[in-house]
Amino acid sequence: MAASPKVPKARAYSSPLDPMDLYDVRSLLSDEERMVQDAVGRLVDEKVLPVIQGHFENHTFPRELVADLAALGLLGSSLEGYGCAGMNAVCYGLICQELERGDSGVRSFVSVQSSLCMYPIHSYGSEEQKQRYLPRMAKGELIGCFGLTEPHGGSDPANMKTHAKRRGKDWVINGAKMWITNGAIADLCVLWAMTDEGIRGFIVDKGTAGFTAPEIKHKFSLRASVTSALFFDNVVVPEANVLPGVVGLKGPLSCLTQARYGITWGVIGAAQACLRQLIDYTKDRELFGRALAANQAIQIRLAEMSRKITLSQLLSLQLGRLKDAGKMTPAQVSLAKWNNARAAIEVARDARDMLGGAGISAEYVPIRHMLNLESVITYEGTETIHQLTIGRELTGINAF
Ligand code: TGC
Ligand code: FAD
Repeated sequence: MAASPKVPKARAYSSPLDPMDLYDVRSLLSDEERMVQDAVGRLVDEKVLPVIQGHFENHTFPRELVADLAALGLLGSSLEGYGCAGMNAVCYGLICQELERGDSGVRSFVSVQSSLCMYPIHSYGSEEQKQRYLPRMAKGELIGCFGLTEPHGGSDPANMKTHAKRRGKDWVINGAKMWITNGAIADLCVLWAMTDEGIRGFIVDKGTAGFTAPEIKHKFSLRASVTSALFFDNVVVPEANVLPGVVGLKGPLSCLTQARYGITWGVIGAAQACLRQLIDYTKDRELFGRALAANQAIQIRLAEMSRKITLSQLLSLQLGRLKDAGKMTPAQVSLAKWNNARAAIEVARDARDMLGGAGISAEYVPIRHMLNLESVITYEGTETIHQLTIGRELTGINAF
């Protein structure tokens, strides 16, 4: 039998670059920012990664992590006072990136608590509301949810049906919200409802008569996060529970701007987790007499992933610097949310493919991130919403 031709040995190359940070974005961070990233990274390695696969498979939220998140100052981290850490926007971004390297569900929890619940109370709440809720929310003693999306269509919240009517000194709320993160475990809901004056924000405490928050089951995405419907059946809240500082759609949209900014960073972490595992896997796996990673076709796909991650990192860092300088605009956030979520889902899908059959197992991270990112690319404004936002910015024509 003729001997098969020998496959040439791949030439070794020693890289000076960090595969997760090819442009050394870390060198552009301050000492404080690096410290925050390292501390959250350790929390993710030590506390999130060991439990997250189990929670994802069991469709449970890792509630045991809330105290750890709070102890590091990650709840309401950008807010000043009221027991909050007062960190800058880049720190908040890095927090989201590290947490989502663990799982989008954990980052979602922090996004909702910080950007969607604590931010509106801090920005638009009365002093009494701030004192009542913020210190306990920063400690993780109270969990919030944010009710904007409705069953008939979340992309157009201006058309909301949930309404609140004045009755003496109280308000009576009727309606329903859908797809609400943290709903069933929340102690309070920051609810947006239509009134005769326009859209207003209400704080509805858990246990208020007529308010229910059943969990949505059977999700194939964000399984380590609680998602719920919210029902309001003649719910009575006092005037003291209305956010006095804002009327109109800009109230909830300004909260979304904060959360979307964090998501632009978060999804980078999910993509990095996929790439890191894939590099190890393709170097170890031998097919056709050589490491899978020694094939040009595989290297091109890994390089594509790295390109997408690097562009996302630079986009988010500049966005963060603009935010810290008070110059960030909603359209800039839309571009980064669109780009980075799209990049991350493409990385996760391709990573799943390159793992072959192993890629369908939750013992490897890509399929979990891939499934999670299906929610992330949808929530906080779908890709289409962000594309149309940029189209409007470029043309001055509102196509919504
Ligand atoms: P439009 O006329 O554009 O704006 C109405 C008013 O709002 C102001 N505004 C903003 N303010 C702050 N931040 C923003 N991003 C803003 N965008 C607009 C605007 O200046 C105006 O103010 P004023 O004073 O003139 O009244 O409103 P529109 O009805 O045309 O809608 C625009 C559109 C489509 C972009 C908006 O409706 C939209 O963003 N839709 C998508 C809805 C969405 O993203 N929902 C997310 C729900 S929360 C969620 O998904 C949480 S997931 C959390 C997790 O688990 O991580
Ligand atoms: P729709 O608005 O019905 O959109 C359906 C499709 O139509 C989309 O593809 C959309 O891009 C497209 N579309 C819409 N308008 C146009 C147009 N003009 N032109 C072309 N195409 C268009 N919401 C909250 O309020 N709070 C939360 O905490 C929260 N958490 C969530 C958690 C999860 C896991 C998920 C999946 C969602 C969550 N959401 C939350 C809801 C989320 O924000 C909405 O799902 C999202 O805004 C889209 O709304 P929708 O699902 O009703 O889709």
